[in-house]
Amino acid sequence: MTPRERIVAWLRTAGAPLSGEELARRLGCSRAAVWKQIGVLRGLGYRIEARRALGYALARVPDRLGPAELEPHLTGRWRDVRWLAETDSTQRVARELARAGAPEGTVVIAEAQTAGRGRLGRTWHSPRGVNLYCSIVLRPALPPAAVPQVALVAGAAVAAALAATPGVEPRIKWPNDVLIDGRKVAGVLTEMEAEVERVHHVILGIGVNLNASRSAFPPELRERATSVLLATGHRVDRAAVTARLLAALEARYGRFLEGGFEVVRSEWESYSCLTGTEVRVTSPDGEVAGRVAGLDADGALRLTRPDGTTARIVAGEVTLRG
Ligand code: BT5
Repeated sequence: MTPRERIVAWLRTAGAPLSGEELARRLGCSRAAVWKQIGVLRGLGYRIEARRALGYALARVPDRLGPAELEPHLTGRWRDVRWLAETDSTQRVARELARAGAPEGTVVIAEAQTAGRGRLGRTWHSPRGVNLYCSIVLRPALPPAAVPQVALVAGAAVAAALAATPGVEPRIKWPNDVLIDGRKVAGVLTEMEAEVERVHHVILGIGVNLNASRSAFPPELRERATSVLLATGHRVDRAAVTARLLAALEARYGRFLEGGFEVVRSEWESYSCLTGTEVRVTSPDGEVAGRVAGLDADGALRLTRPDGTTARIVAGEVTLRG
C-alpha cells in the first residue's frame, strides 16, 4: 500500500481521530508530509475532518475500488490489489504483471476500461466508476486443457457472490455468462500462457455490472444487459461486493485445485439456467442441437440429441431454441 492508502486504512480502523503526530510516526515522515498527503486525499474525494486537539477523522470514503477502500472488506489471502483509474484492459495489465513474476492472487482493478475485452475478440463495455472490472493472476498446476474449468469455477463464484445480495437470483448460462432475469450481468474471460503440458499463468478476467444505469449501456445492449441496480432498484456497495466476490472465488478455486471441477459442479449446476432446455450449440466442430442434460465432471456440456445419443461440448456458444 502507498502511504496515502495506509493513512486511509488507519483512519478507518482507528475508531477515534488520529493525530498528525501519530500518523507521522507510523509513516516515518514529518507532520508536514502527513498534512500534504491529507490534502491530496481530500482532492481525491475523501472527506477528512481535522478535529482540534484530537487529530484527523475519516468522514466519507469515495466510491472507489482501491486497496484502501477494499481493505476493510477483504477476508481472504488475495490482498495485493493494483488499482487504476482507467486502463485499456485489466487483462493486459495483469498479463504484464504475471510475465514480470507477480504471484498468484494478484488482482488488477480499474474504474474504467477503454478497450475492455470479451471472448473471441468481442468488447466489454466498461463505463467509469459504476461496475467491477478485475483481472486476477493465477498459477494453477493444471494442464492447459483444464483451464476452461477455471472460468466455470469463476462463474459459480460470481453467481454465489451476487446471490448474497437481497433480491438477486443469478443464473449461469454455460459456459460462463451470469444472468439476472435473462439479461447478462457479468462475464468471465480466461487467457493463459502455457507450454504443451504446463500452464505458466492464467489471467482470469471478470466484469460485473453493479451500479450501471440503463443509460450507461449503449442502445444495442440495453435489452440484453442488466446491472444489480437495474435488477433490484438499489445501489450496492461496490467495495463490499468486490471483496465478497474475491473471497468466494478464492475459496472455490482452492477447493477446485484440490479436488477437481467435480467439487464445484453441483453448485454450478444449481445456478444453471440451461438444464433441461432445448439448445443449439455452435462450436469449432460445427453445430449441435439437443436438450441439456448437465455438466460432465470436467465441465463439458452434455447434450441429449433428438436420436437419444449424447454429445459432449467443450467450447461453443449456446442459443436457446424456442
Ligand atoms: C465475456 O465475453 O462475457 C467476458 C467479459 C470479461 C470482461 C472482463 S472486465 C475485466 C477484464 N478485463 C477485460 O478486458 N475483460 C475482462 P463474451 O462472452 O464474449 O461476451 C461479450 C459480449 O457481451 C459482447 O459482445 C456484448 O454483446 C455483451 N456485453 C458487452 N459489454 C457488456 C456489459 N458490460 N454487460 C453485459 N453484456 C455486455
